[in-house]
Amino acid sequence: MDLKSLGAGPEIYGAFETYAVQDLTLARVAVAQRDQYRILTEDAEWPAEASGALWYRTPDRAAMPVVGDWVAARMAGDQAVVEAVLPRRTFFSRRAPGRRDTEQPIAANIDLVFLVCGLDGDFNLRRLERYLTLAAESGAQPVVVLNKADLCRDLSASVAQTAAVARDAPVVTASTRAAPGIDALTAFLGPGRTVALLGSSGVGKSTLVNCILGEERLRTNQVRESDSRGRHTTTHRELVPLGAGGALIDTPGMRELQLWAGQDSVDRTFDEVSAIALQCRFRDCSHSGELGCAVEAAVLDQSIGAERWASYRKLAAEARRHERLTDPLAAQEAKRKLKNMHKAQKEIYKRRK
Ligand SMILES: Nc1nc2c(ncn2[C@@H]2O[C@H](COP(=O)(O)OP(=O)(O)OP(=O)(O)O)[C@@H](O)[C@H]2O)c(=O)[nH]1
Ligand SMILES: [Mg+2]
Ligand SMILES: [Zn+2]
Repeated sequence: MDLKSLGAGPEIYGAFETYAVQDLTLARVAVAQRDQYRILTEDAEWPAEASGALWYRTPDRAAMPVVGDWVAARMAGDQAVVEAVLPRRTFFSRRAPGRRDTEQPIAANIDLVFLVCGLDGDFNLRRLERYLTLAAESGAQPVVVLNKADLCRDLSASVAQTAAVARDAPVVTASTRAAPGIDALTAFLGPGRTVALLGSSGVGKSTLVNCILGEERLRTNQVRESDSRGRHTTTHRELVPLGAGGALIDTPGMRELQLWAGQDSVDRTFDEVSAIALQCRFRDCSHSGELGCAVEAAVLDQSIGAERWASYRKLAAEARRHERLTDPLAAQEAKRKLKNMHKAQKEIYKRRK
């Protein structure tokens, strides 16, 4: 495997130097399933496990190897032992499903994410806003892919609707069966570049990967006829190197997509709201009844749409909860500011009287 074409740049080789002198080998994680890995070295693909020392040194499960990670491995016969995970450039994760407050990593060191939507019965812009928020937090660039264009009667309307939500992110259409094909996607691929495909089950992620590869490498399955939902065919994440350089990461469709992201990422996703928020009287306005709130005025005169606003509030509440959990100090500071602001507000009311 040509690691450079897989994305190993100067910063990876730089970070690897201390391990090279320990006779370790640079590798990239292609599959991380439970505690078993498959890693790609310059020569081959190897089964691998984490060393006891790595387990011991790593307090946080999210810091253990995940698909896309660059690692330093000790080669022992036909098995490899991962000794260290190199610093991650980008990191896409979500809150683990269920009630646990833990981070669930999805993929590391990805340059782009294809947020794949199916233009059949399973099209949902509110879900896209969640994906965009997680992408903003990850550091990877989002590209919205409207797949199954062959099933869509009014493609330009769907593109326009999606573009209103995608904001700065490119929106492209694709079909693995008919026009417009997948050229719009391949334009984003190239040597050194890693692209993860994310989206609900059945939108066609694995089919797109097969189509780009030009071979039936990954398993795919028909969607349920009644509601176009997928059957959760892909069960693990996998990095697939591309012949022309670069790599794709296929992922299983996610049922739940809770935020593991802060307010900044919500603000970037809803940039029309954050632009107006600059005109609120208080810099830390929470847009919930404060005096001189420009956002609430914009909601009233409908320059911020009702659905966007409801969605913003929901995600902002989740982001606040996330910040409380992951950074209690910052949360305390935010609370203190809010208190000061309410105090200032009272003063203004008093003076008015
Ligand atoms: N009509 C149409 N069907 C498509 C297109 N792309 C994929 N499909 C079909 O959609 C179904 C689901 O595709 P998959 O690739 O298995 O979906 P997935 O996103 O990988 O689903 P999970 O692995 O469950 O997350 C398959 O029957 C595909 O043939 C397309 O462009 N047009
Ligand atoms: Mg799949
Ligand atoms: Zn406000």
